Amino acid sequence: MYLILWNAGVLGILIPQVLGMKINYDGDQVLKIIPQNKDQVLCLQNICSSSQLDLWKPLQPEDINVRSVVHVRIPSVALQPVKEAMLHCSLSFNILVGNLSQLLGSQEEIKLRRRRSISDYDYTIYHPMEEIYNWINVMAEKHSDLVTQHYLGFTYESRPMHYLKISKPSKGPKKIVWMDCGIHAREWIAPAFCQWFVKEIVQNQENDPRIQKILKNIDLYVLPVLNIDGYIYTWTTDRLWRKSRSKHESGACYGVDLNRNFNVKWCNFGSSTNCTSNSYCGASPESEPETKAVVDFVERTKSDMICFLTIHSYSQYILTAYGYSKDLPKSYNETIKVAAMAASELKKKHGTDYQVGSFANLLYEASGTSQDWVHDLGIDFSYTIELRDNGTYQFILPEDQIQPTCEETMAGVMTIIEYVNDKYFPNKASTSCGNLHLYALLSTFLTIVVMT
Ligand code: 0X9
Ligand code: ZN
Ligand code: ZN
Repeated sequence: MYLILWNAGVLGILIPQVLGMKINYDGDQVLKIIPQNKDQVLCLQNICSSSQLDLWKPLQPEDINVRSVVHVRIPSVALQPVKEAMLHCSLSFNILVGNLSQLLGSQEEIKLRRRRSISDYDYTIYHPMEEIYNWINVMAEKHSDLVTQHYLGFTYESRPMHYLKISKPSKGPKKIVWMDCGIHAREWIAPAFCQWFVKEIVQNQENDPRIQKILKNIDLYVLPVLNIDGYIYTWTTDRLWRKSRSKHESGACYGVDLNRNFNVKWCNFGSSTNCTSNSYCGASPESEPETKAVVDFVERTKSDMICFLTIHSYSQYILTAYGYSKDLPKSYNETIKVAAMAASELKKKHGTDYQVGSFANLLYEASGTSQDWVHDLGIDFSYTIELRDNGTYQFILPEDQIQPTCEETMAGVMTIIEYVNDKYFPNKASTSCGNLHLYALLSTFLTIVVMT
């Protein structure tokens, strides 16, 4: 017994499994429901709130609407009564996941098999936090000419948050593009993308003229995992955890939805004052150290920041301000045009369809999000990107989709970054601009020739 525990301690992540503490979701199902009328909406809202079901889409029962898709996890013990209750109001449903523990279990097997066989850093598997910490170190050491590691702040459980700065030396003043991943713990594909992004930039900067053009003007700041405590918790204890891990009401509940904790229409629509809720906004704006760390950084750099990207899953959306209101900001026409360009470049890779729009208009209202807070600071190009998929695997996106997801997301993200680069550094834009000048000169010359 002693030996097993000691081993488990060394391996860290194995402790809960050894002691049987990991939530296994045995027999739980994920259902898809599309209520067809107001009565069915009310009925479904009742079922969800009275049986405290785990809503995945939308997050709160009040955001369920006629003819919009609902995804909900039903614990095995509640399956029978919930399905009966739905039949009573003639709600039909599809079973998206028949047995959640099987789906989760099959992925753990793959993980163990793959990890043993590959010694190099593998960007096509999900990595536990200690491997990501190590990867951050290695990137900064191996590519010290281009990549540096910086401290952003501490998490609630006192873990350091590090971001990577990708920067080429330059004489002129530079702008900043920020990208964070993993503000929601269970959205594992997000941190995988941040790592992929850094790898791609580092690998291709020597040959890719677009990357070279961008790096002349812009420093890229990447925070691979924002909600580190939550991310670790999804590996050790509860794969479907969303929030941070701060303690509330003397241990009655844990965690704040960090994407509801920013100081913008804080705790209005789409967030909850109840600390057991998955959209709990916290005791006060910026109450969480993770939020504060991001806020302090953005406050410090806002005069140079021209683009803020925050990566989530799932649903395949590129979202712009606002989440807190259905009103559209002045910048909307331009930011949505760029989002549409990005979605179309993204689709060219693997045919994946993305929707673009303001979140409040596309789905439900959400207040206190980082995207809106940053936007209202004056950084127009502030986007929330919701990666794959569209409901087949939800948060449990299989590892064989990491590569295609990252490839297409890279195309979308680079489109946005290139656009802001060309907008803020117009005279340094590509050579096609030079051709344009030549063309203009030529046509003036021709006009003169014709006139004389
Ligand atoms: O609800 C959220 O925080 C995000 N969706 S998720 O399913 N990943 O949790 C979306 C936030 C969108 N926010 C704004 N448009 N402001
Ligand atoms: Zn290098
Ligand atoms: Zn999210």
